[in-house]
Amino acid sequence: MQALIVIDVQNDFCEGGALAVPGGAQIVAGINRLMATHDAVILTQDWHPAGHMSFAASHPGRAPFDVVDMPYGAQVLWPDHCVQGSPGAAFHRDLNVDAADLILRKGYNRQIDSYSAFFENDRTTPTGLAGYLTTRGITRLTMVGLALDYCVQYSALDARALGFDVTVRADLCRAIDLDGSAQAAKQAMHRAGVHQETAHG
Ligand code: VGL
Ligand code: ZN
Repeated sequence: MQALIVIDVQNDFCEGGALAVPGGAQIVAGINRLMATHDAVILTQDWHPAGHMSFAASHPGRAPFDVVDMPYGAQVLWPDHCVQGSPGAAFHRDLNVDAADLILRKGYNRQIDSYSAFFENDRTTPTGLAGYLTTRGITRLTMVGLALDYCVQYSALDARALGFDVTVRADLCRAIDLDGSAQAAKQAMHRAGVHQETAHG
């Protein structure tokens, strides 16, 4: 069983959004096409309460993209984004949401960010996705979406650590790319045994 995991294809990560990833909307059509070739389709949705601790506005004197120490380690501060129920948190209007078996929300704990679809940024609090996949007999994952260097990377590395076979379709991802983070993410995924395909072949 092979699942397609579509990471955070939401308005705030697309052009015009609060944390727009360059080229974000370009990947939607290709992702929709890929859904038909997988046994299961899972969408993740970044889903923060107002005043989330990953927001720079929650830290007086700090600006977006500053890095602060949180109890669980270093945390990049972001502009307010993907606030629960807001238009920015909605999926891109062209994404085929109807094809999803599961929509997994993450980042809903005010004190902890969650880049990965499997564990929050404390690296220990599970989202439940591993159990869902395992109980459905899913062993192989294809990952696409936003952003390559944050939520896609963290999800892919956790999936490898959990024993899944993981392919990231880099052509159907886009990166935020802070200080070379896109290249670093590709190298880290390579080292972890994540297959990275640039086109379907
Ligand atoms: C993401 C930063 C903050 C992502 C989510 O989806 O990659 N990045 N929240
Ligand atoms: Zn977020």
